[in-house]
Amino acid sequence: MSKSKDESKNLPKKEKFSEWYHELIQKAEIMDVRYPVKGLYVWFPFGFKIRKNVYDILREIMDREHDEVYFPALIPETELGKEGEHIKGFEDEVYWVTHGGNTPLDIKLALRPTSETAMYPMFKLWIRSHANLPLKVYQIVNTFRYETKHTRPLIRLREITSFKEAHTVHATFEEAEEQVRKAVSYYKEFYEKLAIPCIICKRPEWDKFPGAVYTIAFDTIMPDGKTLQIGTVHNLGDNFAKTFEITYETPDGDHSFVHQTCYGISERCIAALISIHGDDLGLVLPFEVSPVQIVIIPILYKGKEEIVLRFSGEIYNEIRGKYRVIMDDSDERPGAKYYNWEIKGAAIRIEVGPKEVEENSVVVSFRDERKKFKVKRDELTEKIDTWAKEMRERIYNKALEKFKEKIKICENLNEVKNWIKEGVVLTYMCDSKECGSELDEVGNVLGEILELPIDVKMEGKCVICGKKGKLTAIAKTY
Ligand code: 5CA
Repeated sequence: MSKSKDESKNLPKKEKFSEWYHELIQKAEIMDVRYPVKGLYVWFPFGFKIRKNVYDILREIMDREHDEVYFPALIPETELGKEGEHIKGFEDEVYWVTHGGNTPLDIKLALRPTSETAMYPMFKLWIRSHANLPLKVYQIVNTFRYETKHTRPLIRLREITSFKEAHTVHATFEEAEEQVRKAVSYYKEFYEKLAIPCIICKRPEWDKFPGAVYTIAFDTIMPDGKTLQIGTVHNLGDNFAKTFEITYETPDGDHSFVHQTCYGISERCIAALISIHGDDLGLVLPFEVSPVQIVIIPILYKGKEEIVLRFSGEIYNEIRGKYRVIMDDSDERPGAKYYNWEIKGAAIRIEVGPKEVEENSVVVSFRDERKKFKVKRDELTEKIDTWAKEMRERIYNKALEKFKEKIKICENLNEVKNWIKEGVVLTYMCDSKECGSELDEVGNVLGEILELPIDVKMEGKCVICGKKGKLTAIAKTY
């Protein structure tokens, strides 16, 4: 599976983002795109390691207050169709199982596009009284959506392989609101760990999740200026509770409908990670999620092989219990090794040659900076955690700089129309439907901004009608 150095040299420049992304996904051995079904891709072992590291973070956050569950992948047509808005939103995207062998099924079964209608009939059985509330669960599963827009690995899939969906049930709307706030803070923390700057918006009415009261979305800005929605949090109110008759007995003996939320993240988080931090040489990953946190490269000269290998081996043994480290003592030339580990985003590179052995030191470089410097061997181990932290900060700051370059406040419609070709428009919009749809023709209205990693006035005059408006983002989207 390993590629020669000549192949990795051919990575297109990141300026040509779409080509770069497509090539990198394959050359860094993240996804194999040759699977013979459109919109379905194969995780390579290396890609799956990134997935594991990223999802370990997400899992740790979820496990703090959610229980992990597993619900079936097949949903009866009768359940999927119950909530009117929900089915309207998904009907064009559902894959149907119609036969068992050659026998037609009495009731068609949908491959879950998401799991509200798999879970909520069971929630009706689980929830009896206020003592059963709140209920907070999540699962990480595959879901299927027959997407008709251009499919892309990790970005727009027909089989989403890593769909983390959380579902919560509460006694009151206010409690559901509080959970929405918590979910937003969890996702913020997750994306901070990945060093990905996000726009947090409330989606306009016409773009909310089918069946939700409102939707809050996380979007990031890709290198080509288009945005990618990398997570959503929905307040479902009691819409689904009414459809699925999920009620609870209050302390006074009355029966009330529950209030629900759900929130999801898919492998798009990995698409964002790759796209935002990568460079012309390949992947750049925060230390915490890199499958190879440290690579040791012994530089072998004739006659000195043994001492260099012994010295490198000692370092390897010292750090391997604590970090994901590889000693690359393969027969390839150092140049070829550098290419290989650069494309794979190894965070820290340690080189050891005969001179280093003599001086009792090593040569260190970081994937994001690529400056080499010497460190005394005895000081190496204790420095790694600090380097990892500093590296994450550098990567975030660089991402934020690029984010700022691609986002602009626009004062009038002309500016909006011009900037939308370059990146994300920030402007002010009132809540009238007319102004909304006029702007939605220029680009996609992402919605009223709730949080942004840059300082901008939250209120101003609507760019269309001049009345009081709220800070709103508009973008071309993936
Ligand atoms: N049930 C809710 C919350 S779990 C739900 O399905 N929300 S969603 O439709 O917005 O999906 C959650 C997230 O999955 C989206 O924000 C988006 O980041 C990601 N996603 C949606 N469709 C796809 C797709 N076809 N390929 C990859 N990721 C997707």
